[in-house]
Amino acid sequence: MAQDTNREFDAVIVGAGFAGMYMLHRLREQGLSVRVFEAGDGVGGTWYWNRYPGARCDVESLEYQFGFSDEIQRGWTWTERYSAQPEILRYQNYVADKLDLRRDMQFSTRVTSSTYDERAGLWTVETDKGDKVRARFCIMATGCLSAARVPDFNGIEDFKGEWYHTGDWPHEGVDFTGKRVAVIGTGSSAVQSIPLIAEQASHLTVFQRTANFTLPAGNRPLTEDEVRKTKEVLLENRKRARDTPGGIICFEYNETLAADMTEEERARELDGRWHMGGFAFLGSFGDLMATQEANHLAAEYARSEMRKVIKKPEIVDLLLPNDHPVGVKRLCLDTHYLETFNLPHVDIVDVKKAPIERITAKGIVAGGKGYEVDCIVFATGFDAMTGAILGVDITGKKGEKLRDKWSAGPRTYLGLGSAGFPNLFFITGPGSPSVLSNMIVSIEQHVDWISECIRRLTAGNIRSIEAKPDAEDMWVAHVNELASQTLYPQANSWYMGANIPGKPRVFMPYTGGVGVYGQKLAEVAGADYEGFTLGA
Ligand code: NA7
Repeated sequence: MAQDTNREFDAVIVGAGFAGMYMLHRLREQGLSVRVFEAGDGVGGTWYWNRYPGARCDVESLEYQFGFSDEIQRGWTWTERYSAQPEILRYQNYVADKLDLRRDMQFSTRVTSSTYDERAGLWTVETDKGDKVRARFCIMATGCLSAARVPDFNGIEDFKGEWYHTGDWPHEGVDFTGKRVAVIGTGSSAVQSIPLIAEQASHLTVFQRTANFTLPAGNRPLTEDEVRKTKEVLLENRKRARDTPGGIICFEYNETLAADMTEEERARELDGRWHMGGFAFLGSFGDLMATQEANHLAAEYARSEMRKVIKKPEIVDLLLPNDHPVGVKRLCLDTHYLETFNLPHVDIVDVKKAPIERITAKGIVAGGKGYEVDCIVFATGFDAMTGAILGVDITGKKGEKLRDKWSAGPRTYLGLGSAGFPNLFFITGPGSPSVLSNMIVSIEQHVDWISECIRRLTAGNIRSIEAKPDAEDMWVAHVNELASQTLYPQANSWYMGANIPGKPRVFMPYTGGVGVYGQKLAEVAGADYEGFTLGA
């Protein structure tokens, strides 16, 4: 039921994940009136929806938490090196309680449109519950991986069994005991869920289109000592994280080029970092993400380690990635993933060679062969980075639709705003480091910048801020130019929009790193929001 009609707020925030929660807190501190709309029935965003078995963050828990409040961080104790989804969601609810966030949030409400009224200088935001509110600022805290996507397989409606998407998992959980299960996809969500699904299923068939690099996660319980020590320095650590490329300080990047190292030095780096677990491996050489030669050394090492785990000779080649450089698709952290394929009741089907043709009442047909199953798990990913933003019908000045403006790929200035759409902000939008970084560090970086911007606008009686077209053109070109100096564009990844048929192939995140990006943000703000037009 609509709770708000014709009310006016200073700001509307779309989404109550980490970004929406912190944004609300910051704006309320300024005494602004704010309404958050959230489609789920609680806070959490990504961690609200992704409840599949094994869902876990791939950034270490001691770094994947808010860093703006000593009281909040001291009041919470993480239990594992990589937190599981239920623990992260409990943490988010703890923060929502502490800051009393829910009183300004309206749950189970999806924003359908947001339209700028040029004369009034206000956004009109409408929801699927019939709300129609107005606000000076509209802030999209919609997340980069929140528009879950089931591919358009023929016959899906005929399937008589149960099917699920990892990104929209039933809250009550799913019992696969004794069931014949199909998992489609082998990205992070599949890599995490497959070992646990296999523990219950009578038979598991995995449909793989692209083999991924998987690296042992090395998850473990945290010791009391390391938790206590981290609490002492967390806020300091967080400041340091903002100066790093990835917003992470648990490892450092080796800046030496592979060619400048001896074979022994390279082997030591690769081996040490591989066994550290996590993303440290990608920091083995300074040019690992920039040159084929350096990357190949790391990829060969990774394949040789992965090969050791796989015991069925007939599937080794299928499970080893060989069509893209390592790291250009998100590296998957592995806890018994490859080992699972050694089990007698687990099979893998190569759908690159034999694509899925259709889904039938009884299962899946691929390459002319039928696979009868009781359940299908779509671990097929998201319409990443732009899907949730463009899921809202956004209309800016002169009736221009953001969907039309971005039809050939997203266009932003700094990933924060888009020309023609005044007072509309994106938190971790395309064109910012976002998914190539520790998301919470990037969220805090953006929220702090946006809230300071709004504070200065309000104090100066300035009604609007809007990206200038030429600044935006320059930024889009800069983001593309930086990406082209890396190997990232070489894979069919969701970073490129390549997983969605028809989506423009544009590398969306900013590859220059959180630290360099932060300096740019500070320069822009320090120069009276250079590249933006401020309206009186
Ligand atoms: P991903 O990483 O996008 O993985 C989706 C998987 O589904 C991937 O293996 C895809 O193969 C596969 N896929 C997608 N469409 C199809 C069709 N039509 N047929 C067969 N296979 C298909 O999503 P995740 O949820 O695993 O992870 C998303 C991020 O969350 C992750 O990177 C972390 O940051 C956390 P493809 O590789 O496209 O050939």
